[in-house]
Amino acid sequence: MLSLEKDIKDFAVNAGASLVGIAGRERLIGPPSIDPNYVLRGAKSVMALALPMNVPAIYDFLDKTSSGPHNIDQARMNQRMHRISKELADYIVSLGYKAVAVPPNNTYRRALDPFSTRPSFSHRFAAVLAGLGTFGLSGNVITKEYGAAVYLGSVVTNAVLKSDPVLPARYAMDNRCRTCKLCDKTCTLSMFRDDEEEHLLLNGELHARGKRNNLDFCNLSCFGLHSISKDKKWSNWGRHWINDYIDSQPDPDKRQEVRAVLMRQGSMAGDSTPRFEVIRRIGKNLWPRHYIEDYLPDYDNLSKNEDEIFKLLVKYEENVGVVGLKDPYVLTCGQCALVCGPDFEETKKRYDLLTSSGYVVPGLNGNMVNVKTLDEALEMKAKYPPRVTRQQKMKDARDSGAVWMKSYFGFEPIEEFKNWLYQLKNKKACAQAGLAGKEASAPILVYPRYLKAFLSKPNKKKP
Ligand code: B12
Repeated sequence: MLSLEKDIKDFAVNAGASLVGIAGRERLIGPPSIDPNYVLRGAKSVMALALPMNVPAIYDFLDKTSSGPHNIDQARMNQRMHRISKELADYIVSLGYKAVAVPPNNTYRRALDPFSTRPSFSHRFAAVLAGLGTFGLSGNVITKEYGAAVYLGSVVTNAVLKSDPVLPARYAMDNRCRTCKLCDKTCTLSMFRDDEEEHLLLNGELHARGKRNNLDFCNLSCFGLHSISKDKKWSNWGRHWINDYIDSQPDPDKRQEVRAVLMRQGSMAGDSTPRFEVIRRIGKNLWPRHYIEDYLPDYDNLSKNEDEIFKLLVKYEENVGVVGLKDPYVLTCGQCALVCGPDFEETKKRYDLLTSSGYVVPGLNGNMVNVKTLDEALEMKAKYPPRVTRQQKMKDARDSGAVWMKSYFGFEPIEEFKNWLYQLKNKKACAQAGLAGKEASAPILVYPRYLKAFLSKPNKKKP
């Protein structure tokens, strides 16, 4: 007889999912963002899904041929994942249960610190508990099949489903990360450490990942605000370099200062609000097929002509309601996941593409140009500085503040309390395992002085 689990999994695979796993209610014990009740009251199980990122598009992104194909892949595949999740949820509903598709991204909860970006439901935690993979050094979930270069999704349901086997908690850390560590070298700001671990208690087991230095480092690099590598030998696709951080890395413990730099640098860019809006709209909303999925070609059918790619990006962004973005290439970073392939050989290949292909910097008309030496890159940056007027900066800062405060500022006391309890449990479990002080640290709720620092410390240093 066909089991419910098999039936649902077959549906997901036929709908297009590459990896599918189930985590039953007994497994879903951990930080608040693994609680499926937050998105569906009475939920008992989660289906975790994964789709691979397009590998040739990753090569083009890393070796600085073009960031267009990967930008297109992200837009298409976030939508594809959302659609598969929605179809799967509808199917489970048709069987007489309740089910909800969790959007792939940007469903942040409200918090006193609106930049905490805690998701309504964590796809990573679900993927680990459903046996799709385990945490790697970068904190990304590493699958055996595709490494970390995957899009994750989840469907929560009140159907009682039998869990799939999980991998040993340290599977990726012990078998891959310990001897690889290349993801750490691809981060322009050392978001995580390669020599120290932190642990998360999930379903009674401690799961290790690289200790996080400061999540705002990730926000700075991921939003294209600091794009030159620590050794100054290459850059990613971001347009901006923080002069103070080129020769020496910031102190991760000076959180207020780092936050101030993030806010200042974000507003100096002049287009942070519409850029984030594009990312948010493709991550959170499911659009009609012809807006993105059917409109944007897959890699094999995509023109190599950059003008064509540019036009496609502008048009799909218009389709989702974001107009007038001069630079429609919104994704500039993510190397920690992109380099991580199914094995070390592939990861090293991708890492070499990234590190041997020099810099991309804005040139004439703002188009990104690939140059080979640091001197050339600095020369270009001096010759073609960003042309952002004071009014544009002020408007962007105002708009950005409004979006973040309106959408993500707030206080959810029950969830904060659950987190407090979870942190105590995690701490205790670490202490019992001889890992005292090695727990994943609780997020700092609010940075009360960051506004003051933002107003008082301009980034004056010249490169
Ligand atoms: C916020 C977010 C970001 C932020 C912050 C990144 C980060 N490291 O957290 C930014 C924009 C910088 C970002 C960057 C990237 N992201 Co991202 N992002 C997310 C998102 C929405 C949530 C991530 C998350 O779990 N954050 C925070 C918490 C929950 O996790 P935590 O810190 O481990 O939890 C601790 C505390 O916060 C606390 N806690 C947990 N839950 C809760 C809840 C409450 C209420 C409280 C008070 C506390 C609390 O307990 C823990 C222990 O202390 C997910 C989508 C999703 N819905 O899951 C995608 C996601 C994680 N991102 C993804 C990817 C691919 C990326 C990038 C590679 C960029 C890219 N090209 O897409 C980089 C990778 C950076 C990295 N090394 O992590 C993928 C991951 C794929 C994978 N293989 O793991 C996801 C799953 C999107 C997707 N659908 O595929 N991301």
